[in-house]
Amino acid sequence: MNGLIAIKALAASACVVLLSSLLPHGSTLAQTAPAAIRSAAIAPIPGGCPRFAQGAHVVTPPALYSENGTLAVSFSYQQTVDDKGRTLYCFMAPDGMQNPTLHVLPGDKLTVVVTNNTPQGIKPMALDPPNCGAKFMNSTSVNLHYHGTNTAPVCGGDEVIKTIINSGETFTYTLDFPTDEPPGMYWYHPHVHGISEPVVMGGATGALIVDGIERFFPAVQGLPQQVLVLRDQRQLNNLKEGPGNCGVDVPFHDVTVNNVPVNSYTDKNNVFFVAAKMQVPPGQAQFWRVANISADSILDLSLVYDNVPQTLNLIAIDGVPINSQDGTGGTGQSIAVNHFRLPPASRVEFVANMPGVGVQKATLMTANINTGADGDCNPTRPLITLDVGANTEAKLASLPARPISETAGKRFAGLKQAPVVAQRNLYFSENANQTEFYMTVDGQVPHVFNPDQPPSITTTQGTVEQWSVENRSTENHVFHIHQIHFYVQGQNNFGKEPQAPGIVGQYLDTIEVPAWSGNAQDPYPSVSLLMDFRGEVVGDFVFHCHLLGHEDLGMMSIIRVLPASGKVAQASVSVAGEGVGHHKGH
Ligand SMILES: [Cu+2]
Repeated sequence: MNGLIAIKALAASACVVLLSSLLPHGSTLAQTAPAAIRSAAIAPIPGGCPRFAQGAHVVTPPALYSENGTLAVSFSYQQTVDDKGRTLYCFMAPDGMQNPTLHVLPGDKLTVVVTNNTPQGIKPMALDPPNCGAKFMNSTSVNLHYHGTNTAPVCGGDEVIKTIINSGETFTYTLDFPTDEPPGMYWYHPHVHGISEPVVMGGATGALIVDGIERFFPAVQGLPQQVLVLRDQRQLNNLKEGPGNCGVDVPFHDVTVNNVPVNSYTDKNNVFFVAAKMQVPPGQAQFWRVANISADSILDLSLVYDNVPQTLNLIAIDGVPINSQDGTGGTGQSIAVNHFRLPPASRVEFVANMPGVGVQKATLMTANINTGADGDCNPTRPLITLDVGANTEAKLASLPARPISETAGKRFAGLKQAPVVAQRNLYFSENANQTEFYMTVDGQVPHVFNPDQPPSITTTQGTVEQWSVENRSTENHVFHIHQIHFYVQGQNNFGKEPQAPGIVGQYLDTIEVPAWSGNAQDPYPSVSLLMDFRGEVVGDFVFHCHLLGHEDLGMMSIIRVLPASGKVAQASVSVAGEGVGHHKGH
């Protein structure tokens, strides 16, 4: 379980941060001036963060495409309050687009200018230098993480440990996508420790797509492209949540589909849900690109037509095309599954056939997750009701061809053959009353995250490591590491829990580790992963639980990747807008 007590946690951790500033330790962040606040402020957009009504038809999010190697975006980060008193957050572009899908190509430059137009925050906490942006964080600070991208963790790039943009401040991100970035679906979201959960639930998130996936799967070119972003939010009706393995019961959070809420209700005997709607041409093959960008909701998706789960032909997981990294230069081979487990922050892309005219009932479902004795209720519930109509209301755009080079998209090629230079065991655990959550390297003392702490792992660029990530608590956790992907070797000691289909042998950035039974004779469930530090990434970045309530309560840690050449890490650091030290891929 976890509560929406992030602000409390922020306040409680303040003294920890200040005390820790007395401890000597290094950092690879910029020692020079923090990323410049040089761009003009982006004005707030009136009527920002709009939401659809319950039961509405799903509309594809607005999209922006790079041209000539560049995509430049301006964001007003702002908030509003809905009629149920929930605070909504969003990134609004000056033309009124909310959380647009950002399309780039491998090798492109993405520039994001963001102004924090939320109210002045409370509970300021100083951060140790080197800083990036503001020198203190508070309850309305923001920054941006470009989840899954293999970009650099530098100030003005994909750095989240020290990057702080406070109310009234403007910050410029300049991200250089490696030329070997796999084409697929990624996403962006704020990543200020202690307040990630409320702003992600509030909706300040969007999809980021590296185009060119048709190079690995020519069959998807020209297919109708269905971009679905699944978020969660505080329940409409504040019902009492069901237990950790709840079947059909009241969820921890309601889910939304492209900002159409799927609300939970109860009557005398039942829990029921009002799904979003989608009209589809009968029998049409569609390319679905689905991101679970919720804060805490684990999903298990299936397309069910008249009680029969349909075949989903997996094209990509976490932005990496299926079977695309084997180095043969051939095209990927899809994997057929009939459901797919999608923990928060994960993405899945698949081709599926829409229901034929004879189908009575067609639904995108999520199935109950057994999250363990202390876990959240993630019930079986419908997300989208598909209506077969010859005349679809809004015709889906087809996947456009965006050619990428023969070498693009092979960032992780050869990983499973590479020599392993280190083996590490990590584990998730919690304190007894679940107020502190830990992400620990075995042998070290469990502690909650604070942004001024030294790294718990130091490794060297160019290496491959084998990590086992265990769950020693009685609820599920979701492992994510920034900047790189890992090769999934195995899912171990899951007991009666089914293994997630389709992921062993693939390259993920986010993976679920189910709850431990709590019985001393049972081994801890774990996943075994090959960690790929062979790329351009050096510096400090984080690994953590992507159930954001857990991350906000401490379940995060820092890794430092030293440059292979032995030159000092600072050499790789750059300041936004100066174009120094940005690394291109191979
Ligand atoms: Cu967790």
